[in-house]
Amino acid sequence: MSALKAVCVLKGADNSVTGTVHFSQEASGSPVTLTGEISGLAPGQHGFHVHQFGDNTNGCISAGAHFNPFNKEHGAPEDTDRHVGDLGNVGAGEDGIAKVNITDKMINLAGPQSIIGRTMVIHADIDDLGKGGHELSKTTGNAGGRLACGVIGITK
Ligand SMILES: [Cu+2]
Ligand SMILES: [Zn+2]
Repeated sequence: MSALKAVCVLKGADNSVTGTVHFSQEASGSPVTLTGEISGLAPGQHGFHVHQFGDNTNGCISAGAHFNPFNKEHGAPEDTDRHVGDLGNVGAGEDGIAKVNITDKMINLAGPQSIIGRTMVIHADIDDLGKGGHELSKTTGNAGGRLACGVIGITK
């Protein structure tokens, strides 16, 4: 069987932040590799998550909360107690470009907990990975506003 593949084109409300992320997985249950680039960012770390809904009706806010089918608290990608959608942070350089290079063991491109049809969001601020002590740490990582987003779709 060939690998499962998906793609997400991220756009913000004013088009200043844009990006493309490619997803690849050998088979459902094996690790998913994300590669790509997001540009137009402030230098530094930005929270990066799969959100619940593939709905961008009113912009990125319509995507709802972090994808969390197992009712866990927000956490770091390496935590077992985390939302499925918690992919941590991506770092932008002085040029405002973040290179995405993530391998994750919890997200899936097939099966009942597939992320296909859900939304990727890049945030204004750093995700504290649940450890910041802020009232939002255990739900959103206090990662701030939604700069850009896109629905994850099937590709060849
Ligand atoms: Cu998010
Ligand atoms: Zn989360």
